[in-house]
Amino acid sequence: MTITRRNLLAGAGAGALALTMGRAFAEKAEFNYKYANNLPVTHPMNLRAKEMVEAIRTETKGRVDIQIFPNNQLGSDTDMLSQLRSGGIELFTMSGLILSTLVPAASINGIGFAFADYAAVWKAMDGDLGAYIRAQIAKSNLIAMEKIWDNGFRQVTSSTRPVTTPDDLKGMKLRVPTSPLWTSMFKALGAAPVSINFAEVYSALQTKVVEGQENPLAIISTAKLYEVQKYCSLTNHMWDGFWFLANGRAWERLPENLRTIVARQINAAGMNERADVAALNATLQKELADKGLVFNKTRADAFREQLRRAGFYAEWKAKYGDEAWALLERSTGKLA
Ligand code: X2X
Repeated sequence: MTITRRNLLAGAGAGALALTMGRAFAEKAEFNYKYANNLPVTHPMNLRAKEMVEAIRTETKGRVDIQIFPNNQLGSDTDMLSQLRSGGIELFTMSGLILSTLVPAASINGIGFAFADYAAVWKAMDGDLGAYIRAQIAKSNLIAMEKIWDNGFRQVTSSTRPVTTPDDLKGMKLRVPTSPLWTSMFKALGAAPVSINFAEVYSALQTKVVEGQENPLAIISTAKLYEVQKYCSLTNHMWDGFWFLANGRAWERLPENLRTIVARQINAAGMNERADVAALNATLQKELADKGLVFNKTRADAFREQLRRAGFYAEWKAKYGDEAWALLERSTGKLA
């Protein structure tokens, strides 16, 4: 491109416009932060985030203004994580399992068939295991708020066949999020996992690029995956949550009194979101069955045994190390 007087002027004009807009925002609030996520606007995460943003605006008397970008509007999880790290966005909720591409310890709560129920999950994640993971996250200059938000226990859906035993997974083309733990686990179970960002899941299922996927009921419902899937097998194969992350520099920029307010409101919204997801868990199976999804139960023992035989637990215990593994087993009982 040759530099002419004309495009030089156009460039200067655009710069001036950006500056003016920046000032206009700055007059409204001292801190304009962007919060991005990968979930539909109807998911409790976004409903509670909306309330949270209003509560923060009110409590900080307009000094902190957060704009929500739901539903992968700013790109895939992979894209949003790099924007968070560079400061292009200040806040982001991400599954610890995907965050593990940056912070390996962050996937540990996703170990297959580890948690028996929510009581065991919150004991670990609001306790020592969560604190350990947040400390690892902090080393990457990201701040994880204290209360992890619930994604849920994940269930396998498919357009081809129900999964009742590990044998039914053999060779199944299954979408998994981009994370070594997911790939490793479904390979150990004999499936053929394909890593795809959530933004592309609906169309990948619709066009039959993959047969199935796995997600909690709240996502199967709000992302309308039931429209392109036939079976839902209640495997409860792992528990997954969303860390509410802040860019470290953006977080430090907030004066301490504002930081306290923002953290308290985010954690409070997270607790409400957990309750919403729990309530949905209780009603969604019937609702989704009415929409045509065919449900079946499974026995965790058979799947756990298959993972054990494949060396899955031993391999991941060695990766996480004894300290992290011991913290996990404090809430799950002996795994390996
Ligand atoms: O990508 C998924 O499946 C999702 C939405 O559950 C996560 O963010 C891990």
